[in-house]
Amino acid sequence: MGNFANSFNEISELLQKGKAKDIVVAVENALKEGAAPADILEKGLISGMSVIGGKFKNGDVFVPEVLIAARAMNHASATLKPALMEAGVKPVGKAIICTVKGDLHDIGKNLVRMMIEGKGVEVLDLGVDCPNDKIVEAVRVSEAKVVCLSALLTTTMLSQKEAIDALKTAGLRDKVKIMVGGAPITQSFADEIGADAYTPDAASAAEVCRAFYN
Ligand code: B1M
Repeated sequence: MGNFANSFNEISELLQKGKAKDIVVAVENALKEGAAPADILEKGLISGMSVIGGKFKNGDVFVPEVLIAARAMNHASATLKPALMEAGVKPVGKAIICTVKGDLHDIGKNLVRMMIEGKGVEVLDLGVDCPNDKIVEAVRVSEAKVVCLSALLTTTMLSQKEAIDALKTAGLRDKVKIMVGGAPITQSFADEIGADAYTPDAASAAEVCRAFYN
């Protein structure tokens, strides 16, 4: 972490406290001081969110605290976005992204979208709790070559399978590459449901997605 350990800790703490305004300033300062955007994301923001995740699981914090941390995360990511983008990349094609049916978690999806955009792929974001027919329709009418499905709950993992099945039924499965991810997802689950790729984090998702356009 070098000299930036204090900045990353501060960002993590501000995220946990849900201080949306202060965290924006802290992210701007870290960028000005020369911290790498990917480190601010991993060692500050994601690390803070995983502390909140642990506390949420143990019953030490509840939904309202998690929501204000999520709001701070969204502000901080928006501040970080321009720095995460690779300068001057021309769009190579389109991808579709959503959080699957029944699932409202969007922080990971938003990060994946941001990193994919940073690789020069245009992203059509279908939002959260996305019905399968919306995915099917988007694949039908768009030129998207990749579909990215995010799921954060063990109960909504199967919605990824249902989305893939819906594309098969519509005769569109082979038109696109399907990527899956989210905390409960594994490579073996991805294989089982017939996805083309699983990646554990936003940075690797962006690499793999970009490679589908080569
Ligand atoms: Co929720 N929640 N939540 N929650 N929540 C979890 C996921 C949970 C693990 C918390 C816990 O108990 N420890 C637990 C799930 C348990 C399980 O299923 N095994 C849980 C639960 C139970 C619930 C509710 C049921 C709680 C309730 O109401 N009683 C409820 C469900 C609502 C619903 O979706 N229907 C719920 C609600 C919420 C909030 C609304 C309060 C809020 C979401 C706010 C929002 O997203 N706007 C929330 C949050 C914030 C969390 C935790 C704390 C943090 C999630 C997060 O944003 N992480 C989470 C605990 C945890 O994960 N430790 C938890 C940071 C984010 C950057 O990581 O999303 O994992 P993540 O994304 C990563 C990778 O997974 C990957 O890349 C990202 C960055 O590297 N990735 C992909 C994600 N998508 C990808 C797609 C790809 C590739 C990689 O390719 C396509």
